Amino acid sequence: MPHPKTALRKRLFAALSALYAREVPLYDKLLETVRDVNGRIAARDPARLPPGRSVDEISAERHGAIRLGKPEEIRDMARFFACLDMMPVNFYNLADAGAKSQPVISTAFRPLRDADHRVFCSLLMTDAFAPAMRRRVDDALRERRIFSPALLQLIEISENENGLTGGNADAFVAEATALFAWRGTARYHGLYRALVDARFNIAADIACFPNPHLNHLTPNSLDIDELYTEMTRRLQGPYAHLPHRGMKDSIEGPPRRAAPILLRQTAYNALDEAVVFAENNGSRIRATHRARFGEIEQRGAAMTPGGRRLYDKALAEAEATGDLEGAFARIPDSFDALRREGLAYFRYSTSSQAAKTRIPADSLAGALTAGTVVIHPIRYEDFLPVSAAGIFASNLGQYGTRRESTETVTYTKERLESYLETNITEAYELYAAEETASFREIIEGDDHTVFP
Ligand code: OOG
Ligand code: NI
Repeated sequence: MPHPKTALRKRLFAALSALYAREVPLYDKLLETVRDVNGRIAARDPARLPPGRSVDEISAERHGAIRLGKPEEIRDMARFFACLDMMPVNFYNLADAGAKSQPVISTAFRPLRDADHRVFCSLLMTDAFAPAMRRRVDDALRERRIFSPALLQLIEISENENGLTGGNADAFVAEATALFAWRGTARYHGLYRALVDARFNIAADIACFPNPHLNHLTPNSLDIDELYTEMTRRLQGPYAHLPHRGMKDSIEGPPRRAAPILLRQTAYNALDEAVVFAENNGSRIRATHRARFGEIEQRGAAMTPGGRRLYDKALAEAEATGDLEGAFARIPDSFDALRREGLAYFRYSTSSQAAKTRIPADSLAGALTAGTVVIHPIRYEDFLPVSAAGIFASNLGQYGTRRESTETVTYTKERLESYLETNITEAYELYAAEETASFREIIEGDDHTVFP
């Protein structure tokens, strides 16, 4: 039996997915295409599935994204996600992500082990605005309460009882679904216009809405290029009658490779959705807002700090030269080479019953060549700041924002941790621990450092 928190997480993400499919017609079709393409790939090449996962499980994985407006919201959000055994991992400073920077700092909530679902969670930094605008945004957010009293009570029960079951679990799913739903209502139309005119669409999407609507809920794909091609084909054929604005024309992250690394992402573009602004003077203003889009992702190998430095360098070079493939040519394109050079994390295992005895560390190279020890890349479960900034930018139709405030502020992980009132885990530590544990199973003695 899974832990009640794990069961609740799986249940909530299935419910959110069903909600999204009802609200966004194309989403249902995207999920259908994801399942078809993942099934086709796994049938052709079963090694593409992460060990122990089925096509159904992989196709049911989601990552969502939400945006918050003030510190106490992210504090309670951390408590909320803890009910699902999802913890804050990694700090992403999107205010410092190159040309497409946005005035937010972020983390992602996910299980520390066997990650299946994740939520990328951003907090608006209103100190990026000039004082007058900052005051208006802070005023709009001050009275906002995104958590209902009932949900706060359920969170407390979960904290006291280490999880929710029965009627409490049912109520949590209903409350949590309402927390992230698109409600079609907004406030402060004047502020909304002012923020959009000042090119702070991100702040408008947060401060003028009553709750943090999910702005995407991304399914996991075993091959993003094959999925992209199939989705594009279906949008011209069987799905042509559905309202859509086509697919984004590029894929964020590394180029296609024989040995996939990190994370590749793209999306179909956001639709205009009807929204009614209920103004303080009693008037109602009908408008549209571009909020929700359909992202897709493919996850590759997690990289070590050294591998990540190479990735960041290649990305910067690609941005300067426009030649993505050329810039990435320097990162070895086989898992074997990535392992030998200490650039990615791997799980080690023995390939047959005969090899169940542990081997001396100095015969590892021979065992790998002979195939008695096999490696499997550890999947990257996190996000990439430059890609995330690109996703914000294309979704908001706005490529980067500049600071208006004259004070210089540097955003740190410690600052976000103080808002969260809990520590942010470094993903590297999780990957390294997983690698070391697998290594320990097959190697004799006490020296379990894979890379000196
Ligand atoms: C979050 C964008 C980041 C990703 O996949 O990198 C993200 C947002 O648009 O709020 O979800
Ligand atoms: Ni995303």
